[in-house]
Amino acid sequence: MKTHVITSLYDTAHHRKRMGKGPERFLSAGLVQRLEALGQTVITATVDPVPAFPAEVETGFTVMRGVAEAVQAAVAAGAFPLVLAGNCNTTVGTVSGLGPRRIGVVWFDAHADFNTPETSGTGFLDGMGLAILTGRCWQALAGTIPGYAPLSDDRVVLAGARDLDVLERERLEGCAIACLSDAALNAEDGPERMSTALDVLAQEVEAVHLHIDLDVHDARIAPANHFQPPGGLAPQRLQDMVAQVAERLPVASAYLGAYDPEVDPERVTLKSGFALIETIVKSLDA
Ligand SMILES: [Mn+2]
Repeated sequence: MKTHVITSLYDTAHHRKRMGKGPERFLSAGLVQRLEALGQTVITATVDPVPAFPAEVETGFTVMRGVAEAVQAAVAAGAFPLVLAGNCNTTVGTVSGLGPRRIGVVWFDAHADFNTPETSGTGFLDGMGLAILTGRCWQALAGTIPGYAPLSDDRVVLAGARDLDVLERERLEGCAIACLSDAALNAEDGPERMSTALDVLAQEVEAVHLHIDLDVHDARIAPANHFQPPGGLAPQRLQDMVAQVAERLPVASAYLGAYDPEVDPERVTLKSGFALIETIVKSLDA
């Protein structure tokens, strides 16, 4: 099996700052060697543009286009696309690059990333990734991403979200996206709830993109970034949930990101990330 490790070192138009440092931490800690030990042939590619005058929205969409092209190249080579990036909105590029398959997304994240410019209180583009993916905003720019088509809500499971803006929550509750909160996933019947959501998803899709914002972890155990709210999943619980997804549906691609190594000096979250990647990659052979 082949894996293409696709990296973007941007966080909000800033190169190699904050969460933009995460992908290189995974690489310097031996990601390629670990993948090779699992029998993978690995190619790494970075997609970052170097704009003369960085602006957040423009840079964000340039990165999404670059990720889409890199994912298309991986798919054409028969390789598994593993995207490591500073920003969650790269998933719009990843799913676009997978081509016209019936793809679903299981989106693990402390946040819903479901704001639009009309609901956002901060204007933070990376809080809008799921809204862009499902066709709710930035449609002219989204249309410049190779392969982009809005994903229908019933192809999305949002898992672990616990920090939502008021309008964002209202819109989420009024749509068909399946939501499993961190409390739901941590409950005794968490696996059954996930199983039910995956059964519904499996009626609509043939494979999934696994989106893992590492801030879905419990910050007290596994710190990931400065935006991580209280609550969340212990590393083992998250790993069990990801394994459950990978057992139920083929994994077409995966994203791990929004990881700022500076908040994780003990490297607990890094280790959890490696365990998640290994779980995903092992499922590819099954
Ligand atoms: Mn996110």
